[in-house]
Amino acid sequence: MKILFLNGPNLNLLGQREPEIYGHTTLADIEANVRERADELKAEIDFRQSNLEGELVGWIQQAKGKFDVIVINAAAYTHTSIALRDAIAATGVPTIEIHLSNVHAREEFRHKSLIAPVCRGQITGFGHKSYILGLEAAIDVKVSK
Ligand code: CA2
Repeated sequence: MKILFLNGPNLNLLGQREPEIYGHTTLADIEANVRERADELKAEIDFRQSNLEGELVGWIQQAKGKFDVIVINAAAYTHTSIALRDAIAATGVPTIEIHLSNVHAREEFRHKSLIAPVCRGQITGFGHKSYILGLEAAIDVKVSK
């Protein structure tokens, strides 16, 4: 069972700015937590971050045949990127959308996710625990496939 975690723009700043919204946990801390839980669940993970839309598109395309599930926090590209949506639809790898904050309780422009219709589901608003919930959902998606 191989799961690809993808993180979009500015998530490399986690823990350094806007702690009132995103908390004090860094992306490296989140990765360590996910790895620990993945070990318990006997899952293998790859954890990546990019500020570049095209790099994320490339990783999604390359996931086919290599990963069972993608878990993605597309960050701001969630709300803007037809390219990410098309890549998720094209790759055919089941994909789970996650967010740290509850995007539906924030500004209106965050309420719309362009990737949600091509994802299996959305986990939003549980802080860094959204990543653990995403991991558990990914395993569930694979088991019940
Ligand atoms: O809540 C989430 O996980 C988001 O995907 C985070 C994105 C935001 O654009 C989405 O609407 C919701 C922002 C990620 C940027 O993270 C920062 C972290 C520290 C300082 C500044 C930005």
